[in-house]
Amino acid sequence: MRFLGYLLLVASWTFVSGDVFLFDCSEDTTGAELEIREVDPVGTVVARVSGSDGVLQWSAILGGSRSTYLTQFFTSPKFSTMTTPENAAASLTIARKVDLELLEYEIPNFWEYSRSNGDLTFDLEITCIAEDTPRRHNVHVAVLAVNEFYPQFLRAPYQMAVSEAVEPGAELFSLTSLVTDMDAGDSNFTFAIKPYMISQFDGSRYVTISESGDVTLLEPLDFELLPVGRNYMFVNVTVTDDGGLLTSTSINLTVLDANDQGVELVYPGCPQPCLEANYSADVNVSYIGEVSLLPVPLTAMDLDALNESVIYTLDTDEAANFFRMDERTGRLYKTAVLENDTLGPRFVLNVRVEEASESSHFLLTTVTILVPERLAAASMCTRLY
Ligand SMILES: *[C@@H]1O[C@H](CO)[C@@H](O)[C@H](O)[C@H]1NC(C)=O
Ligand SMILES: *[C@@H]1O[C@H](CO)[C@@H](O)[C@H](O)[C@H]1NC(C)=O
Ligand SMILES: *[C@@H]1O[C@H](CO)[C@@H](O)[C@H](O)[C@H]1NC(C)=O
Ligand SMILES: *[C@@H]1O[C@H](CO)[C@@H](O)[C@H](O)[C@H]1NC(C)=O
Ligand SMILES: *[C@@H]1O[C@H](CO)[C@@H](O)[C@H](O)[C@H]1NC(C)=O
Ligand SMILES: *[C@@H]1O[C@H](CO)[C@@H](O)[C@H](O)[C@H]1NC(C)=O
Ligand SMILES: *[C@@H]1O[C@H](CO)[C@@H](O)[C@H](O)[C@H]1NC(C)=O
Ligand SMILES: [Ca+2]
Ligand SMILES: [Ca+2]
Ligand SMILES: [Ca+2]
Repeated sequence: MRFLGYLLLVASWTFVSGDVFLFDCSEDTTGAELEIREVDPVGTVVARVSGSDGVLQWSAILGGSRSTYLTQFFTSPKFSTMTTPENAAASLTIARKVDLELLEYEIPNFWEYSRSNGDLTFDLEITCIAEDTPRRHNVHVAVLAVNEFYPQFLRAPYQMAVSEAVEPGAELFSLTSLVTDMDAGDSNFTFAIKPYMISQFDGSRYVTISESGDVTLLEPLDFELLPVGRNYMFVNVTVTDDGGLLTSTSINLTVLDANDQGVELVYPGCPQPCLEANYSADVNVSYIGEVSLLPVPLTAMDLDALNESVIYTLDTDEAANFFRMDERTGRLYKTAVLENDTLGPRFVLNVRVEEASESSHFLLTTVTILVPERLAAASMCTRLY
């Protein structure tokens, strides 16, 4: 009580007791300041006036004009048991929760009276009567915003498809404009990437996120290293509002194949990727038609799952007069009788196996041709001489 008495001496018109403001109805006052929170419940006492006849009138002033709407958010309960007139006290209490999200919607030009963080300020003009004299108290009221709502990701969860050819450092996705918060006022959001709970699907190490929500590639992606048919992973992103409420969602990061691999041969016993192998075939001098290659027909495949088609070409000078290779299938044909040539009993056809794309991925292989008739002739000559 001595403490309160001291305060009364210093400022006879107003002092704080908890969140309640006390006024003495013996003179007019101005300059008092009062803070309430938008979540304060109905019945919360905001002001108590002593030394009055117990009847209060009040009016809310918003931007210099009376606001009937705001005035109705307060009430002054009637005392059923009035004591002596000297210590009779009247109170002003909250009649409706001063919910800022509601007011933002209901009060035209709300933002003219509000701070950017959502707080609303207005004035309360409280009139009490002491000894038949009306006394006026002007109180500046700040309704403090409370962080009631979690931030939300719009249209979540997300999906992004990224080519494995994209280089680290590239910006992939922006969440900046995809986050909202129902709390009145601006919210400052902070973004982060957290591990995804199913660790074999966790893509968090591949990306990074700026505080403002831009997702950037951190590590190169490799389509060929992902399990076949499961070329996606999940990135768990979180956003925190300035009141510390956190929401998370996921981004399905799908890795698209790019043409970063060449071709390989399909050849028995050749370690993968099979980039080198030799084929052979026997032909007779006058034979015309398809030549069967040993040990297997010449076939190559794109090492990318893109599976670009492959082009086969003979890369050989003189032999080109007698042989042709089907560009699409790799089949070899003998098209002319071996006449007037210098090829001999054994010669090599060079074959270029190339991806049918703009990349210049290719490999070279060989087909060794044996002409048994000439071999026989050669050995006969050897024997003759
Ligand atoms: C958001 O953050 C910026 C910079 O940190 C600050 O200037 C601004 O006041 C903050 N806004 C709110 C609503 O907290
Ligand atoms: C994402 O991260 C948050 C925060 O660490 C965690 O609470 C949540 O369970 C994670 N979500 C998934 C799907 O992993
Ligand atoms: C992730 O996205 C890819 C590509 O759209 C889709 O095939 C896959 O099913 C998605 N994964 C999940 C678990 O939704
Ligand atoms: C193919 O033949 C060349 C030349 O005779 C040889 O150097 C190479 O080792 C052979 N490659 C295979 C895979 O047999
Ligand atoms: C080559 O000719 C011989 C007979 O002269 C025949 O037996 C053999 O099948 C022929 N070989 C080929 C590959 O045409
Ligand atoms: C690639 O395409 C060819 C036909 O162009 C097909 O025969 C082959 O099976 C495909 N390979 C894969 C791995 O899809
Ligand atoms: C091979 O040479 C002979 C004699 O010069 C000629 O008559 C014949 O037409 C030639 N054959 C071919 C296929 O060029
Ligand atoms: Ca919020
Ligand atoms: Ca709020
Ligand atoms: Ca690839």
